[in-house]
Amino acid sequence: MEKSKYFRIIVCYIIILIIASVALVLCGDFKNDSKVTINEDEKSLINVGFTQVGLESGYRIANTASVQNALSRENGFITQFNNGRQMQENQIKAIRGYISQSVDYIVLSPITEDGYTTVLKEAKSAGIPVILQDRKVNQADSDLYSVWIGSDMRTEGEKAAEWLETYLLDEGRSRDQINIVVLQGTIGSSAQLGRTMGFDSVSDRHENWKILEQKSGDFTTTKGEEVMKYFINKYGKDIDVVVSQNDSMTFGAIDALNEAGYKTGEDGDIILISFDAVHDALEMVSSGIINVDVECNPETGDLVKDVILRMEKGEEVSKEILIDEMVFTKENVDKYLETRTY
Ligand code: GZL
Repeated sequence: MEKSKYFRIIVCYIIILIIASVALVLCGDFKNDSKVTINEDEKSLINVGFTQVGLESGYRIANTASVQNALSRENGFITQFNNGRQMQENQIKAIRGYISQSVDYIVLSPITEDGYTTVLKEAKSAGIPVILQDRKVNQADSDLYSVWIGSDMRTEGEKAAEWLETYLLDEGRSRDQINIVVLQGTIGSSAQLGRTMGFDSVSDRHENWKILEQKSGDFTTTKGEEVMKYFINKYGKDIDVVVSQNDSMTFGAIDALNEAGYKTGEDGDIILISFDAVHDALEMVSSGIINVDVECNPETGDLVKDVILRMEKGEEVSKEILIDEMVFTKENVDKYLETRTY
């Protein structure tokens, strides 16, 4: 067999090895569920099982870090983490695992409001308090969790629409026909439900506002771009306003709009409204690409920690704890940019 054939075989083996090792690393990365072993001297720590929505956005990464930093060993906790990968069955499986390990508390950010009743009843039967943070479950299940800590998503939606009301007034367009498309978040999540209800409740006051279509981009950049391309093909130049229910989808939408020759923001053809207010989006508010960004504050960790410590002492805690949030426009964003860490 001549040398070149040997060489080709060796190269193939090397390529296979590289692919296999990259895949191994990636799987290791995505499988970032942490399992902890509790040593004898750690029995005094508060044992928490934390199941998170996924890794879909800058908000989510910051929210995970906030909770994990607060529920640290230094603060008296031993915390297991589960990445739900935006699939409810993963979270339900993780919660059942925490129940079987008899953790002291379960912290849950539910992907959608429906579908957790049974597993929350199992946690209650096992005497394990559940603390919701960020998103909610159905009101009907409110007896199945101890506390909810998060944002008022309906108010976030109202804030976005009220900003649009003022903007159109200032621009002398309050009587114009205004065509709106909405990139929604994960359907059935309290973020999508709340922001939609809030925005629609204000929009309904304006007969000259027309919501052409609302479609889910599942809070991700990829799907946000996909949905924006669909809107551009279907409505094109008729679009006056894009409402995007999180910055990750907004980044995808901007790519699609720019690719199609549309400019967004203060000097653009399209008014762009976003939610979350992560650093990269705030930079776009400052540069005029995004008109307004309604904050969704991911820093719930210390509030979760304080609630657990108070429950440990048998103290009463409120059923709902709201986190403060702002609205960012070109007028106020710059002084917050330096301190935005996520
Ligand atoms: C809102 C949160 C949403 C964010 C998105 O509280 O649940 O989920 O707005 C994230 O970035 O995907």
